[in-house]
Amino acid sequence: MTATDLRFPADFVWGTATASYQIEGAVAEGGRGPSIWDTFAATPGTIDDGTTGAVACDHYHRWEQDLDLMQRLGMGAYRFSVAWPRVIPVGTGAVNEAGLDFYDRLVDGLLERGIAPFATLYHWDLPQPLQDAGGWPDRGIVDAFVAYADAVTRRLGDRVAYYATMNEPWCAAFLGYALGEHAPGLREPALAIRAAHHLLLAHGAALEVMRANARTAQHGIVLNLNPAYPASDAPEDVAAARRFDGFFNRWFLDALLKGRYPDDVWEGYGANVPEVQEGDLAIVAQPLDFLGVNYYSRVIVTSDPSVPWPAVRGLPVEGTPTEMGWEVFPQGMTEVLLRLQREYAPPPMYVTENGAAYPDVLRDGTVDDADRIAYLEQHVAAVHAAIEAGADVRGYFAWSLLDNFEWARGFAKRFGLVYVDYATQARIPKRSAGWYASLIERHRNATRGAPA
Ligand code: IFM
Repeated sequence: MTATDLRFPADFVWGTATASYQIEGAVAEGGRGPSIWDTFAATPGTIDDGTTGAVACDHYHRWEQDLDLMQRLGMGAYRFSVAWPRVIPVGTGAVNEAGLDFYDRLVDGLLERGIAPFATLYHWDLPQPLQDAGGWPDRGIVDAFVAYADAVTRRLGDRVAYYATMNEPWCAAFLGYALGEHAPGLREPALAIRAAHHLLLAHGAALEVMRANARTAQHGIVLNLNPAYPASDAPEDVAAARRFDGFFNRWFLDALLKGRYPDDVWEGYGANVPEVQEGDLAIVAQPLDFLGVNYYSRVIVTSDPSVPWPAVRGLPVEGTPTEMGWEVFPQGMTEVLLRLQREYAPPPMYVTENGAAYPDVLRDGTVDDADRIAYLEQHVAAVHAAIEAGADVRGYFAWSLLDNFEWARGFAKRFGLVYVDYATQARIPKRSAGWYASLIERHRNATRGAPA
């Protein structure tokens, strides 16, 4: 049986995902202010191919064509993110109505085409002036985020059925403030841990105003979860995997779904623990309507006391990796979803990102991306297995609709179902786009009772 033959619940949502800085371009149009990614990408040596998101897929000007494409592919939903510097150009203060107009049109365009909008408020493009004032490590950012969330949800309201506050807070905090790989490019673990706390606090603090502005919408957050496996049965490796899990997964999950930070991680951080004020964790752990799960791969770790806590080192991946160097490990998807169901009693879950970069070649007007189809097929089947075993998963979003700006990897890594020729901005659906469209179509027919 292939993924195309599997039966999913009748109202299961099928879509694709993107993010503002990765596709929009038009960084100086419509009153948009500068973001930390404009600054970071313009700094020599930060992006593998020396590119920036200044033009990207030019989606800001081509959004109607992109929506038409989604409609032709039969997408039921579209997960996009709103650029904070378009809405509040200097991060705080005056709202830029022209910025909101763009998302207003986008949302109406989706609804006209029968595609459900899933909006993410923060997918890493922080207004630069907020970083100049301290960024996520500074507690003052929480109020700024609440005001921004208020502006967006006030305008878009219930036309957006699903709002996520943050995308992948682990990345925003640790890639940005500890590992120097993402904007703002700092290497200060203590700042990253503070950033992680404030990202969660801002999420929780914004929910009240979001619910007031969009009463019938569902409100949640999106986490990237990375299961950690020990390199051996040796107790040191088993403990290393547990530490990595705490650092990457449980810090966020326990705070959001249990209202506390895990003791082992707290101890591991030692003097770097963030200031947590009374009541903070009750704010962080506000009830969620849904949990977004981004899953790509797993890590295999061994203990390495020579590096800072969590004192682990990743091992080379098994099998042929994707072009990002990530192992193809679909069982991890099933395990993550079932673990969440078992240990966290989560709200309904959506796989909000899953996909793979491969070295696509455009030949005779098409891209024959059999490796991507195989990846998606195995992961869709892994989601199905999790549902069969009791996980409450309501939807799946392929990353990504379009090839786009893959952060520090630039444009060299292509994740899209649709190939983008950056010289002409032509959109060319890859074979995987056709595969995904027929999966959706068969599912739709099957759940309507027509022959599958
Ligand atoms: O491109 C990113 C996306 O912005 C966040 N999740 C992972 C994707 C692939 O690296």
